[in-house]
Amino acid sequence: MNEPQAKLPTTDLPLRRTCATLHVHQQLLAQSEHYAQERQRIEAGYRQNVMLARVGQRDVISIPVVVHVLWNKPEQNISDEQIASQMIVLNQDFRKQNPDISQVPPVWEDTAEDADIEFYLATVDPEGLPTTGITRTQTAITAFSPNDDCKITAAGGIDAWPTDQYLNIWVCVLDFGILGYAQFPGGPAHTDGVVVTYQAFGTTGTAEAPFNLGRTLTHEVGHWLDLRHIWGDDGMEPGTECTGTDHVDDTPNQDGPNFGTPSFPQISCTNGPDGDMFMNFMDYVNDSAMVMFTDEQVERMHACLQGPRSSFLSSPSSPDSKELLL
Ligand SMILES: [Ca+2]
Ligand SMILES: [Ca+2]
Ligand SMILES: [Zn+2]
Repeated sequence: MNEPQAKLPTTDLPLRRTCATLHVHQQLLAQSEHYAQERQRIEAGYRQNVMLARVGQRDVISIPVVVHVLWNKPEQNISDEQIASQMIVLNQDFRKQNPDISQVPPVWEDTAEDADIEFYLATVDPEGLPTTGITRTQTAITAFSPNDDCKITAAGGIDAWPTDQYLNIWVCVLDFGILGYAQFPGGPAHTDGVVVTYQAFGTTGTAEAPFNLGRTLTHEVGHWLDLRHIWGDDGMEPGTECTGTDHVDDTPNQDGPNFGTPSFPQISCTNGPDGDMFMNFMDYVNDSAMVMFTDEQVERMHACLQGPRSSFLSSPSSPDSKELLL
């Protein structure tokens, strides 16, 4: 899914996971020298912050969320219940409370980590008024591409709430069979956030197998907190498949993405006997097959929260955390 614009538009759900985050990243790198410099500065900053996260005590961080529902046909105007089902999964996954964590092979049981990050639908809007944390907008656009039109009211989308105070999540019809995409830290503020297609959001309503367990959002929020794909996003040139990195040491070096529901082990890049950590949220497997973040992925996300996303450290108080997990 590196060149979505080269494919014919389709709103059919893909057979394999697709994520346009790297496409958006590469577009921004090509367009903006400032973004390229920001990415270098942010990456350098993690080395220090990761050390701090490792030695210091880590607080649970609560992040307010706004879900922007964009709909053209009424069935795309997903229900509050469907949004709630997604928030439960997101919180379970980031607190290592997901029941399917038991799928982690014994060799990585000690590596699987509680990310200590929670998410809640915002209760106060940018004007200081009470809110459900959900906006609903009818649009003339039948399907959005990953060009960020969904994030701009004048383009048929809906403008972001202040992206340094809210994690903005747009749920809409995505073209080209893309399940979702995120913007890494360091990009333009007005397009910061995550987009997920309405067929891969939550666990009920319009969610469709094999992407109906809410994992597309978990994967994309991982990107929003600066996690890279576990295989290192390499292999564009033949012979380079084992040269990339996700900047995380406790995820094994891995050739390319895994798809579907692999069986353990999947060996590549001489990473035997245990092979690829395909059950990681940052691979490309089906929802039912991705179940964990690693210790060092969590450290990287907290370094991100100490660095480019530090505005969320002072987020307003969240509801009782017990309610987040249900
Ligand atoms: Ca790695
Ligand atoms: Ca690789
Ligand atoms: Zn991705």
